[in-house]
Amino acid sequence: MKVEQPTFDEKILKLLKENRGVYTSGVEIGKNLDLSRTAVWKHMGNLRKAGYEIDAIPNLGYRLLSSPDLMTSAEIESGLKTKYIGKKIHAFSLTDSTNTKAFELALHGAPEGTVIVAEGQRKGKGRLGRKWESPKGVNVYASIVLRPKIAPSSASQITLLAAVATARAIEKATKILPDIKWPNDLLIRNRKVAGILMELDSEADMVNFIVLGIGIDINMDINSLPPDVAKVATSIKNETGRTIERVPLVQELFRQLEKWYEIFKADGFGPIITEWERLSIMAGKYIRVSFLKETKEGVALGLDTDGALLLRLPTGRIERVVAGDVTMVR
Ligand code: BT5
Repeated sequence: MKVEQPTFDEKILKLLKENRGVYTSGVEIGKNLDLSRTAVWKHMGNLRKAGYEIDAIPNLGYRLLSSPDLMTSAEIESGLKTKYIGKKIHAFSLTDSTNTKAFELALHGAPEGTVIVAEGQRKGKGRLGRKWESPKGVNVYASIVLRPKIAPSSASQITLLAAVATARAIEKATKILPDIKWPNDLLIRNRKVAGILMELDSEADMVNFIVLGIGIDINMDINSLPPDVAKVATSIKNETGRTIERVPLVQELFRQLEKWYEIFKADGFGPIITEWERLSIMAGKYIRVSFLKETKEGVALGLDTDGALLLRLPTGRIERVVAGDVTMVR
């Protein structure tokens, strides 16, 4: 599979970022990248057009003053505080689905922690063939390749882990702590602000890899959505009235994911359950769970040790639910 190489614009940007605060001469940049001074000057023009503020002083060189909030690998890598999640980032301006791309890369051996991000998706996916609205330039669409040594039956635990990490990342970056709804929703005032789509490739008893897809609605205008989605969705901007920078949020997302994934690998699923229950709004609520053609109602009690939802049916019987969509009844 073809993976895009960094362009000269990206290479120059990386150099400017490494030398933040000081001037780097055009000659030096040219030597480094085997480009003429005129070519360097042309690429600086491209970067300025993309929104970078670059100071240029004759005989001194170029200096980066500010960066736009773009989901490029250079922007995300700069200042990213992780050991492996996001160490390899493939960034697209528009793609079908970051999950589909990540899956292809993982099949070709992409290492754990490889990330795909996009400014927009043409075919953003939800669960069960549903659509994820993915307007360009306003939200986060990210997919992460993980290779945990677990059985396929435990893979849904990674979805719950991701919900915890995403909620904590949103809290850190925006000061709003979303509620978690089983299995894969993050809500603010009962409206969906983020969703998770976990896909896996496995043998009968061992996971080969997991693609963890996370969509977070950040600066999206709710009125731009189809009416049926606008009814159930929100964005951070819709809640706060403020435009939020996406790059620091996605960096925090990768940091939280790595933190909780490390905890999961070292201590198992127990600590994730504890944190999940702290963040979830469900315990004690009367809910309806639908899966394919079946619907059940009852009181949500919490998580079972493996991540299944425990539901007390009106008959008093306690049932384990492993998949489905939850509606809060009261
Ligand atoms: C999800 O599915 O919530 C999983 C969403 C995962 C999206 C990420 S983005 C990066 C990666 N690449 C992908 O292609 N996907 C992942 P589900 O629980 O089935 O919810 C889907 C439902 O959420 C839809 O039927 C709509 O009602 C609603 N919805 C659609 N777009 C939305 C949006 N942008 N914000 C909030 N709700 C939305």
